Amino acid sequence: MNGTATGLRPYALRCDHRTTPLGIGGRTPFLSWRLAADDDAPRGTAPAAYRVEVTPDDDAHAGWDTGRVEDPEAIGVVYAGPALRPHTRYHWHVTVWTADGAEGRERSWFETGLDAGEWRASWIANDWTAVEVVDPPEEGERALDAHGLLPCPLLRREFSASTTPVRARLYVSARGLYEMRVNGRRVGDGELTPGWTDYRHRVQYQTYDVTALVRAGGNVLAATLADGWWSGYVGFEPRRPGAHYGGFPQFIAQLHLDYADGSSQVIGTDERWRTSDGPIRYADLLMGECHDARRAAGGWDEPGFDDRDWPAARVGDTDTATLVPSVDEPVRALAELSAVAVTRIGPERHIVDFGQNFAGRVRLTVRAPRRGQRIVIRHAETLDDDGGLYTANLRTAAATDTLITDADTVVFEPRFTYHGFRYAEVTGLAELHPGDVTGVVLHSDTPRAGTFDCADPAIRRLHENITWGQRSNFVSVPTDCPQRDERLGWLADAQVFLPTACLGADVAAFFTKWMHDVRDAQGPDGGFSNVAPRLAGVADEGAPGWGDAGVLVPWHLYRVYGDERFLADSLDAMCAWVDFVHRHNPDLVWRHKVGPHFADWLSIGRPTPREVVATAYFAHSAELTARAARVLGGDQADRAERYAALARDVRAVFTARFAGPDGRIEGDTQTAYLLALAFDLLPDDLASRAARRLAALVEEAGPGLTTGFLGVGLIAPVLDRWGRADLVHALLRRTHRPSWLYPLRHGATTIWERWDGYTEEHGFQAPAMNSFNHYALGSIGEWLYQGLAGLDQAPGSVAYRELVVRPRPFDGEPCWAEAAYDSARGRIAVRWRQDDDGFRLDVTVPPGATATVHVAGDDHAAVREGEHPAGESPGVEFVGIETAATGGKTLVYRVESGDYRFFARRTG
Ligand code: RAM
Repeated sequence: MNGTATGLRPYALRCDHRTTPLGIGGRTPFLSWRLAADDDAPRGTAPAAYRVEVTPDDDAHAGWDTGRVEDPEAIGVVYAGPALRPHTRYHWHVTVWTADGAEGRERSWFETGLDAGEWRASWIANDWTAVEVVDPPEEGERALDAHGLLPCPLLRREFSASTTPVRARLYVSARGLYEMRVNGRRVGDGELTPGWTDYRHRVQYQTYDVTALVRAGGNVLAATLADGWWSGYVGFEPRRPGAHYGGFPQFIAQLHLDYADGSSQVIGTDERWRTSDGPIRYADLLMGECHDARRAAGGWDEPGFDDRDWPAARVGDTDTATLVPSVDEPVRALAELSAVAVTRIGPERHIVDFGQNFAGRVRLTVRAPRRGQRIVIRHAETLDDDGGLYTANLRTAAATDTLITDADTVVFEPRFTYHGFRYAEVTGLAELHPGDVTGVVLHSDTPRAGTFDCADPAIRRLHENITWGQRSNFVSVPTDCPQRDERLGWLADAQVFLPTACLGADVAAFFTKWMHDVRDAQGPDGGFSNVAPRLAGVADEGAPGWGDAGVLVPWHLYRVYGDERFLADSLDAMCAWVDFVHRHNPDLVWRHKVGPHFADWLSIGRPTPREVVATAYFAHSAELTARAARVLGGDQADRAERYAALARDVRAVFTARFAGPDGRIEGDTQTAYLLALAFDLLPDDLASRAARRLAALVEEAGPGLTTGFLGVGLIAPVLDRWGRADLVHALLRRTHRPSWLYPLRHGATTIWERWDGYTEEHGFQAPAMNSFNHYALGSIGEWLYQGLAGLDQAPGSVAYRELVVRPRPFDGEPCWAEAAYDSARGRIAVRWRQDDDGFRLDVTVPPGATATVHVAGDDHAAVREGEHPAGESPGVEFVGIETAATGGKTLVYRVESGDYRFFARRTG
């Protein structure tokens, strides 16, 4: 059979985990696809072979053709053709065949960026000697006097194009932030570009297709710059601007024009650019932005503007060695929130409630302003008892935007700052209508991957809060929190939340970029840091569980996305980290080189002994490093053995040193057991005793939890694995403190940093560390999908090749849950419902995957699948009955790809 009928359709074609990226850097991109079955394809329709063909736009050069490759497991292929040429578009096709020859085909493209040696441009900047430092603060602005911030420079360069180009590409970056315009039109829709990296090692540049913007004759390139992470306030106890990277923003750009006659023209940043300060008097990520509309230079970004008074840009260095193409998608304005309430709290003072804590900014429309009217917007996550903003927990982040109006109606939205907030206070307007304000939600563009829902509205809201925590904190780097003077890429936070993050959104490109940051932050001695990008003075030496993210993150990304490059790119760094820990702790108990040793950060009650936490992570990192080397195989085989042996030895030491014959672990805390069990550190007999002790501790506590950042993500999977899903349900549905649902009683719309961020007895926790938007404790999100809904992959499976569908129904009638997930292989969906009639379970298994499906019940004869008794249904095989430790029984079936509808009638 030939053609496309009853076969498979490749879709979601990606290059390096991005859709049609412009300006990729690597010369061996990963080209991947997902599969969907045609509507009439029979169950079990699976891929047998694929072919990828890559052709350059310019047919003068050779392409690449894999030919037909018999590989039923493939979800992508690493390009291995002739060397890719720079700034060239490549079209690619993937064809997938089923075993009986049906064929599906889809196409996409990618484009390469500049070769490092092709940069002709110089870094340019404003002439800062001519610019005065910003005026002192006025009413409503907090702490601005100490800022020493400079106005945002404008840069422009006119040029002439002989005719309309057939192709125009603009390569742009900044040490700082930039917004680029061509002939008055904004270029791209990225925000806070070029994003945050350790600029000493790596500055990402973005590539734009500006063909439609460049015209024959006069044109202008125009940029606005801001301090951003480069020269603005960064981190806690923020140092004065310039403390980390540089003192003022700088800019680099190169425009490539190709004409129909084969000629081309290149325009880069140089002394021919002119500069001025503009209406943005300052812009800082933490402090806020001040826009003086009276200073707007109308038409400055269009051709013909008279810039004779503008001095020439100052030309800095020509060091382009740190410039690398972006590997992630930028931050974008991805949603808008309307005001749910506007309350007048004083003359010319209103509080706006957006109904949701988020990261972003306010867009404000001011009708009929007076010239020189000053409008100040302050931001906060919550209100104090008097209905005013509660800003103490922002620490030194002023989070204040100011607009000084001209005489025209103005729509104001700051460009180079963002805040973490739900409430905004607007001062300076006699009236404010809900329609005048919009909450603009900003985050790194990570397409949504999973959806989850269930019968319990509180758990549904918990899941929403987790999702908002992810959105608010994936802003160029995975940050701990978006509101206070911190916003750092803390490694443990990212590591514990990663499994949840991967279910919520497609974060493959986002974490590809962050793993560069993590490796850039690794010391020459092999030590990972606590935050990436690394910041001088911020607890450099990686603590146990923090530094280990450098190992755990790539391993998990590989398992989810099936791209071995996650491992290949990190293996040396992983080995160096494990060697570092080993070198300093030759007796295999990790006591030395523990950095600030945060242990099980923010746990409750008795702390977990530090050596227990550390040594558990040592064993786990050694084990995962061994597995990574084993996956890569070839000349990594020796490493695989070496680290596997080390992991065995550390496990043995852990058991000998910390575990008693009764399975008790030193410290006897929930997290001590969780680490030992999650990381498989104990021999089987001790493990089952330890699991019983863990369950007892959870029961004694209420049932309740005492876990901090490191333990919290493990408690549900571990209890469940040891047959105690009942306890997970109890923890999950508990509403008093500490619990996941407790914050909902206080109106939480995001995950709090602490279990007791606000209490009835004491009010707010100490403001020095009390974020209401920290995702770490939201790592329960993983279990909502994998446990409650029952959508998971088997322990050894990669990229969801072998699914395990095992819902964990809770008590209560009716009860149901559902989850869907766009996996690297295709769409997976699970939906179950338990009521008086019985148990229903709908499952979608993507092409090329198989699933083990658990149907609640113990009577195979009472189960139907679709129209048939389950035993006679095509593609369904009965495996047997499984009994959980707590006695619950499930009927186990194996199924191939396709849609299934199981129904187990209630018997007895
Ligand atoms: C806090 C951060 C972060 C945590 C570290 C140890 O300041 O917010 O969440 O990882 O400390």
